[in-house]
Amino acid sequence: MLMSFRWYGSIDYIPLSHIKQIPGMRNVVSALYSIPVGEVWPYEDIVEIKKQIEEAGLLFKTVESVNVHEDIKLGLPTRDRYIENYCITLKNLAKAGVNVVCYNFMPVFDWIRTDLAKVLPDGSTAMSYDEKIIRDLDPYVLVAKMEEGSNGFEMPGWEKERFSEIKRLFELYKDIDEEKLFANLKYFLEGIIPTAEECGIKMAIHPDDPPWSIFGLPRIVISRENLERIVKVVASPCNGLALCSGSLGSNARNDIVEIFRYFAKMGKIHFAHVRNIKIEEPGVFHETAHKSDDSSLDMFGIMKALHETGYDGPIRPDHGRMIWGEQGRPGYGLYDRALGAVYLSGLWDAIERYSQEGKNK
Ligand code: DNO
Repeated sequence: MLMSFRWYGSIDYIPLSHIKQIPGMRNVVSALYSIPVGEVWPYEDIVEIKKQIEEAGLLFKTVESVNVHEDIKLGLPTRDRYIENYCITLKNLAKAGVNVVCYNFMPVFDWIRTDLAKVLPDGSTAMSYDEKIIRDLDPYVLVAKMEEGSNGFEMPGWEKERFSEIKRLFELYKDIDEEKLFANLKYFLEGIIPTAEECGIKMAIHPDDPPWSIFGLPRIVISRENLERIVKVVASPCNGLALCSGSLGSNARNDIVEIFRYFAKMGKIHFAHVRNIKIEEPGVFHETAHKSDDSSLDMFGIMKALHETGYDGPIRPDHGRMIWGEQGRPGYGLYDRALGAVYLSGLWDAIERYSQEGKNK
């Protein structure tokens, strides 16, 4: 496996030199954050970020994310132009040596939390989600609150300038149910997978976070059944998953170890996000340390499932808590994610050693 760490490019306050100092760290997961969704990522810009990463002694094999333009998710006639652009971006990435590209298919919002800094008993803070708050919140009120800049909501990708667009999108999505969204995903995959095959890129769809509908918007990447439908709808070794334990696992009905084992065996995991959460009650959860004795997910079970199936793709720790006074991007500080990476590497080493010894007996 390729231990990896997400880095937000030169705007990230965490320098690559610090990432390099994390024991066992080999690969950086990044993106061209300044290119508007739907536009082509120029080859020269990709090479520039690759150069920085390689100069720090790390690899740049994984991109998270090449985001999918809303017109594609909505199935608008303009989608073909964006699919064409997506294919050019894939070619440019492949030419620069990237071989895994993550994306998601969540309407309007990426992952969402209701509190960015819930205080945990040990004094650290972590992001949390409470369905009761979302349920009672009119999305338009939410947007207004965000415009005031006075709320605790994290809505990645929604810079202030784009708030008015949210209103327009809500209107457009009124006609889109799960089946239509699925058909639009199929159309997108049929458009990009031949290019991915041609240039050797493994596409990795990320589960919806949380894995259920919010604000009445459809969400489909939410369960084992749906994941299976997605990987089969376009049969190709390049059509696979960015399996994220914390996203899918916040619905207790998703048996995470079983899901990892199932898709790893099928060779459908192209990227693994391994992190822990604590489900307080259905629809209410908070993020925890990766190693966390009272949390809800079995990190050992997940790593073992990946190891047993010979997984050799990228794995990264995900959302960390804020610890030791670190101030930074919620979920994306250095310290707790570094601890997470080392814990996951430790599990991997032990599983590897144990299985070798078993074979030698
Ligand atoms: C959250 C991340 C997601 C992920 C995208 C993939 O921290 O795992 O934002 O990058 O959903 O497209």
